[in-house]
Amino acid sequence: MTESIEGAVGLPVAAEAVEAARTLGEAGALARRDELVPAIRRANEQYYVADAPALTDAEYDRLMRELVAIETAFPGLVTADSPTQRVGAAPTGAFGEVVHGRPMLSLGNVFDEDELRGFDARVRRGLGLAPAPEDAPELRYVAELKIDGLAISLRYERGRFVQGATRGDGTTGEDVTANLKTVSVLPARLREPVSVEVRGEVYMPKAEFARINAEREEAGLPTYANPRNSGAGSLRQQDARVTASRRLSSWSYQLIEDGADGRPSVASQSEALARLSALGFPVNPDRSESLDIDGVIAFLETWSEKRHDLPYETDGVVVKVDRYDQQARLGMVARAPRWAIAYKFPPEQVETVLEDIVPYVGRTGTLTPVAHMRPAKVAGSTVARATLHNLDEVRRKDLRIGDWIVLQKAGDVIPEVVRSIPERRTGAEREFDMPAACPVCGTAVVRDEGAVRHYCPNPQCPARLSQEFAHFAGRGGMDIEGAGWAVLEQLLERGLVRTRGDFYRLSVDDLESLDRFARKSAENLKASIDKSRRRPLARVLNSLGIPQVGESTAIDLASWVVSRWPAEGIEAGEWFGTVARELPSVTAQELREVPGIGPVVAAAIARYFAAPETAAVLSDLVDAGVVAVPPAVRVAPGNGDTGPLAGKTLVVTGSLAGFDRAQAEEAIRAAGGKAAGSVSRNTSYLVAGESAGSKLARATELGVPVVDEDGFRRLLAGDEP
Ligand code: 3BA
Repeated sequence: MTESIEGAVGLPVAAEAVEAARTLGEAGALARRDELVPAIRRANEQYYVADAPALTDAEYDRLMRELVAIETAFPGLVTADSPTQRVGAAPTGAFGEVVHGRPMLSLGNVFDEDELRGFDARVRRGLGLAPAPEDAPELRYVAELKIDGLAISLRYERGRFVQGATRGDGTTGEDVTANLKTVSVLPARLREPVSVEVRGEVYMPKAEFARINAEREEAGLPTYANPRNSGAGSLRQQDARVTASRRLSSWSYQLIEDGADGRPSVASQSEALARLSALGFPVNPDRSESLDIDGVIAFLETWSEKRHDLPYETDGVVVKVDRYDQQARLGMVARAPRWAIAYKFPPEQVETVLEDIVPYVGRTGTLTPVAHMRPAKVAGSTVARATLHNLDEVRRKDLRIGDWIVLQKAGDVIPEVVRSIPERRTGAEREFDMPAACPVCGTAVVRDEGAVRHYCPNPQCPARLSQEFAHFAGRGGMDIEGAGWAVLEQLLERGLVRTRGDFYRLSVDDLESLDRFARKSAENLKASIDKSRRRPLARVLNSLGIPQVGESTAIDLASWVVSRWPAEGIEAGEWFGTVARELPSVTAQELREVPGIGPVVAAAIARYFAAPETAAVLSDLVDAGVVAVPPAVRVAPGNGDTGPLAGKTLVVTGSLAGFDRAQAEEAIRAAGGKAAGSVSRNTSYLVAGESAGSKLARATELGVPVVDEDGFRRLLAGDEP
């Protein structure tokens, strides 16, 4: 076992590492320090500011440990601004600052069982306990899964949520109250009117990460490296509606209650977790209490495999001394408690054979090289395909067909080829090149000057059309239920659908002519097509597949459109007709008014709208009777008796994608309606989002009309739900 000593800067460091640093000599140590410091600083900035870390946790930790060793061996080399003296980078200034009442600490890391036993030994020594007795009732640990999310702090006053902040540099975080209100699992009110501060982790579920990345990749936006970055990016949005459209979740793990109320009500971490749960906070049930160090090790062994089945990402286990009195005796070193440690799971990488590289044609014509591999089990599932993004990436990673390669999953979800293993080459491997002609339609492939992407320029390429139309009809777009791949392919092949508008011109007879379609199924599909004719403008815009525009930009764009071409007093269909006629002449300059849209995206959108094909697409949709419902406009609040919801009382329940509770209620009031908290006979509508519960049951019982989010938007816009 490596012996840990307390380093010069208070962080634990292996005695051997300090020895190794000494052998460098002062000059050598100085030179090495000057390499390490900028590398760590860069990684810090990227981790906290750009939400895109360049180093893995283990690499980061290795550099940090080496620096601590050098500074311990040569204390004269420690500078006040060394990365060992602080945690993380400063906030970017985009949000208000929150100074934490008590600093938010950081956790030391261990990477294997030996290091974990070293932690146990330090704890025992610190408490004056015997090394490792058979039964150790005097020292108990709590083991929690380490959520790979974003640490946050939540303040409640008399049971009400008043402020939420990110951890930031531990001393000062960012005020993200509005964004945290959209995290539906976090209580707005507690079950008791207490004043407490609660800390925990906000995270993005794996499925949501995969959904958002698929959407971003399609829209030509940079993808997030993992759910942590994607969660951080979502929480640090200027517009809370964007945060709301990303379904974030949270686990709470720390209770601080020595505010105005006096003494803490609990004496241990295990009691704190139970209390948090009783107050209404989400507390991860996958934890274990009352463990000795062997029990902790058994816990990590269990979860090192099982974690892949969880809906969220966990990158390790946090081990905490249970009793508060013992925690207090152990105290802290630098900014980390001596009574807690994070064990990090080893990264899961496997080796397999790259059998082929195959170019696929995507919705925008981009040719994406895809790795076809010998199926390999990694991070809980079998993987045979992985995107290689573009030719530059294939070259950068030096991948050849036939190579042995290292495979891992980014964010535990997306398969990723890390690198080739050149040592295992036999000479039979082949270089990959992009084809000169589109593999689907044969058109000459283009690569623009200075760009990385190769693409098929033929807008009629069947590969492009089928994916464009699938996106149009898909869940983020017009959401035509029942129009899956099999149906779509037939519609295109038979020439029944040549334009997007053609979907809306299909007759029941047309649909009945499809393979495996009976009268009834044809009627059902026809009904779902008709139902999809009215969609919120943001959805309609998203369905078009505008380059650089994903779901959240589409929401921003829709709000801008309605402010530019007001919808009041105009029937929605007529309004969309006007918008469709006007959009082709918007300039990049005008689009810069849209909050959150930068020059590159503005130019891409303007270019898209200016194209003659776009004007044709829009007028075709209008002609086919598609109606884009304008987003709710904010009229002066408090006018009470005018507006589309005048005289109506609405109750909101469950979670909505585009509004948090407060926003939904504000929208109701802005539209002249009354927002109530409980369902009665006087309720005009119940707006039921996802996981609606007892209010939905009550409304059904009383015969109160129930509307979903789309219906709600229509009501706000003055239409029938
Ligand atoms: N427990 C992260 N810190 C954690 C309260 C201490 C702590 C964490 C933890 C310091 C997780 C450092 C940031 C911080 C609140 C400071 C956890 C997790 N406990 N389960 C011991 O799941 N990621 N992170 N958070 N204070």
